[in-house]
Amino acid sequence: MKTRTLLMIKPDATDRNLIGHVVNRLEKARFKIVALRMLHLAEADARRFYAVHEGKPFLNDLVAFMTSGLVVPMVLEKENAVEDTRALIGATNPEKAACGTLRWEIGLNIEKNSVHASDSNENAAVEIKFFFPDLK
Ligand code: 3AN
Repeated sequence: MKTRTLLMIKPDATDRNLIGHVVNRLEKARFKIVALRMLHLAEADARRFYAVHEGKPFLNDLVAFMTSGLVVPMVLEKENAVEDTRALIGATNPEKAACGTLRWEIGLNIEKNSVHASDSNENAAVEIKFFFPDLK
């Protein structure tokens, strides 16, 4: 069964003109992009998006980074979309990400790791609604 997930290109990647590169890798891996936007996150929205990290020492820096430039959230559709997207992007820390993964390839550090992707079907549903409330 096809499922959906939310992937977001982060400011470090949009800033380095890597939107097309990420989209190309996703399309070559047979993900269907069913919705896509480009926007500048407001601080309150970034805090709401990362509410699960409330209280973590890195939250303020993460919010500052995520509001520092353009982000490109998109909805991906595929069999096993959540698992396959996580496999394609690699570990949170690019230094620990497997060879060939997106974060290994273009990630700069644990904060500026180029892309976000939902880590469960439940979170995917919440994150898709966050950016694409009208998507059917
Ligand atoms: P992932 O994005 O791999 O699901 P999460 O959800 O644990 O990772 O973390 C969300 C974001 O918070 C990461 N993409 C990263 O930018 C940032 N982050 C996570 N852990 C750290 C950390 N120890 N130091 C700085 N930033 C972090």
